[in-house]
Amino acid sequence: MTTINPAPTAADSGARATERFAADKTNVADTPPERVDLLAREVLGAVHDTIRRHKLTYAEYNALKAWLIGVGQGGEWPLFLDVWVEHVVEEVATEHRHGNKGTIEGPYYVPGAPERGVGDSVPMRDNESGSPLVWTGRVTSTDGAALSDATIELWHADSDGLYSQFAPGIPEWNLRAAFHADADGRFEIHTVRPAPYQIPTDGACGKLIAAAGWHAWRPAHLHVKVSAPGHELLTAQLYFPNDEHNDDDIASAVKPELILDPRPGPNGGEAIAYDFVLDRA
Ligand code: MBD
Ligand code: FE
Repeated sequence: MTTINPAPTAADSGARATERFAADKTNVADTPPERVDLLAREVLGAVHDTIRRHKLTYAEYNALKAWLIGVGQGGEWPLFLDVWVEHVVEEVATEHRHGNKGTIEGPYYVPGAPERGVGDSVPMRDNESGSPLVWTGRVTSTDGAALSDATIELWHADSDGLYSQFAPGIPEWNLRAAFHADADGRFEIHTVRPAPYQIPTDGACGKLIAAAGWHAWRPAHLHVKVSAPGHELLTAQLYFPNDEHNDDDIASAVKPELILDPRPGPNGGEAIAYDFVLDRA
């Protein structure tokens, strides 16, 4: 692939992530007042403690205020929360599970991707760059039974680290699909290896990273949502061994159980084997 796509601006990808969140996730019941009171008081108390302990100055308070205003103006709340907060929410929400480990969803999932079957390729451009990946696996329940009606929704960045629908100039459903497993829970997915992902550096999140002397990288990853009737939805990401950011992911979302073991595959690419075990709902 020879076309060079411009990197998305923080504001463009942020606006799109905000729009997606509003469409998919704001239709929830009100949180009871006792719960809001408890949580809001504790969070504010933690902020007050930090101010006292470190004797925050007015200059620092105003820098914080300007930065928070910038997060909102740039549409970066979805990115900020998913990078620095979601991993703990996911940990708490899934601690009862006996099946597959999961991890955070992040800001770039889009429901309704094109459907595909066993042995199919994810939608991609002619000459999509990146090493070909052939992924075989099976979806079972925690009791070992094959899940005959399982679906693996897959989405990931391209070999430039860019996501369709969040970066300009990429076909709408590029590297996004919903794969149906067969009657025995087996699936085979053809795609290409994604590149590591750098969160936008030109917005408020990027400013925080620069001001704190951090880095903006996530290791290369494949996002999945695995579902089957009567089972809990599994949201996960799979990672590649030896990625330099597996140990210092800016989003703290890597778990050892989610690191793949690729082998040489067809067409100079890689073969990966990774199964999923779902908990009963
Ligand atoms: C991503 O691609 C991602 O997966 C997360 C969690 C945050 C920002 C960008
Ligand atoms: Fe991602």
